[in-house]
Amino acid sequence: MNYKNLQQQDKEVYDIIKKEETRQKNELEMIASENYVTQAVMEAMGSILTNKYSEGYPGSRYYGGNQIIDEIEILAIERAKKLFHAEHVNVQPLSGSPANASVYMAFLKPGDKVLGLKLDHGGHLSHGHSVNFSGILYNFVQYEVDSKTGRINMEEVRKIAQKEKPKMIVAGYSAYSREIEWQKFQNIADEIGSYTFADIAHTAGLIAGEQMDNPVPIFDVVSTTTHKTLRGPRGAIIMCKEKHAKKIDKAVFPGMQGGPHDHITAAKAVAFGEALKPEFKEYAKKIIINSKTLAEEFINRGYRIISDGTDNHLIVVDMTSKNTSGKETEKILERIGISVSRSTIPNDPNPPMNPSGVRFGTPAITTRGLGEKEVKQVAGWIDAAITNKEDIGVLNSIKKEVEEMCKKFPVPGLL
Ligand code: DSN
Repeated sequence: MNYKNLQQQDKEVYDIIKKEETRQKNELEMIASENYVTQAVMEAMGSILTNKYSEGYPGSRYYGGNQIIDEIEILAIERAKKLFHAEHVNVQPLSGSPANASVYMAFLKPGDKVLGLKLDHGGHLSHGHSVNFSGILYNFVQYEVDSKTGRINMEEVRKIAQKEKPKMIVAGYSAYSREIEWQKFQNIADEIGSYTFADIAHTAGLIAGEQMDNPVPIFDVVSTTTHKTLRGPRGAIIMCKEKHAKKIDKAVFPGMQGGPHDHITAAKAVAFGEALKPEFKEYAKKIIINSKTLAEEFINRGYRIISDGTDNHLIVVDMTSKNTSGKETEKILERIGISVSRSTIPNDPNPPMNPSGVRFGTPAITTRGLGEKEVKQVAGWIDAAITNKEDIGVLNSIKKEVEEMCKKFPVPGLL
C-alpha cells in the first residue's frame, strides 16, 4: 500500500501503520471474524467520498450536492439486494451493534420481550447480554445450545418461545459452527406472532457464496456486518421485507445515526460486486473445506470441539481437553505468530476473561490461499506449540515456519 503523503506528513502514524502491515504480512490470522479486503475495497475506503455529508436517503437528503452520492448508495443497495435476494436493504449502518440497535428500535419498545441465544453458548453481546444496551433496554430471555450435542435444539426453542411469547426471536450467532434452521425459527415465530431477526454477521459471505442457507427470504429482518466472511469494509447493512422498509430506514436515520459514511458505502458496493462473481462461491466453499479440515485435525489429536465439528467457517475448541485455557492458548499462539480469539464454551465453568475455549476461523487464511495441505500443517504447529508451551526453542522454530508460510501466501491487499 502506498502511504507516500502520510509518510511525509506524519511519520508517527505512518510508522505504526507500517508495523501493523508487517504483522499482518508475517502472521496468520485465524480470528473467525477477520479477513483481508482487496486493494479495490481499500481504495474505495480511502476515497474523497469521505468529504461528504448526506444525512437522509437517495433522492431525499438534508444536504445539497448529493446527486453523485445517491448513485453510489443506490448501487450498493442494488448489489446487496441481488446478492442476498432481499426486498429492501439499508446500507448505512456503521457497524454490527448499531445495526442491531436500529433493528430493535424499529420493531420494539424498551421493555419488550426478546428471545436470543446466550452469549456463552455462541450468541453476541447485542443479543441481550446484561452489560450491553440490548440487555439493558429490552427484556431478553435466552435459549441455549443442547448440552450433549452442542447444537440448537429447535424443540427447546419452541418450548421457551411458547412459554415466554417474545415479541422478537433472534437467531444467527458469533460462535456457533452449525447450519441454522431458519424456517423452523420462522414457524415458531408464526405460531406465537413474533418477529424474526437474523444476525448473519459471521456467515454472510458463506450465504452470499451459496454455501449456507439464506434467511433473508424467510425472516422479517436480517443484519450483517460487511467485514467478516463477506470481505468488505468495516460496516453493516440491514435487509428486510418491503413491508418493514420504512420503519427500518427511520430507525437507522434519524433514529440511531447521523450522516452515513459514503466512502464506506462505496467500499461496500465494491465488496458486493466481488461477492457477486463466481469466484466468490469458490472462496466460500474453500473456507468451509478448510474449517472442516482444521476440525478433523484437532479431533484426531484429541481436542474436544463443540458440536464435534463444523458446517461453517469456525470451530470452538474446549482447550481444557488439552489442560490449558482459552487465554493461555491465545498467548501461546501469539508467540508463534497465529492470532485467535479466546471464547467461552457452553456452560463454561470459567469466567469470560479467562474462558475455557478458543474460536478458530478460516476466512482470512483462505483469502491468503491456504488450502487443506497447509491447514493440516497449521494444525500440527498449533498442537506442537500447545504441547511444548514452555519450550522457547520449539516455539521460536514454529514461528519461523509460520513466517515462511506467510511469505508463500501473501496478503492480497498488501501486495
Ligand atoms: N467481535 C465480533 C466477533 O469476533 O465475533 C462480533 O462482534
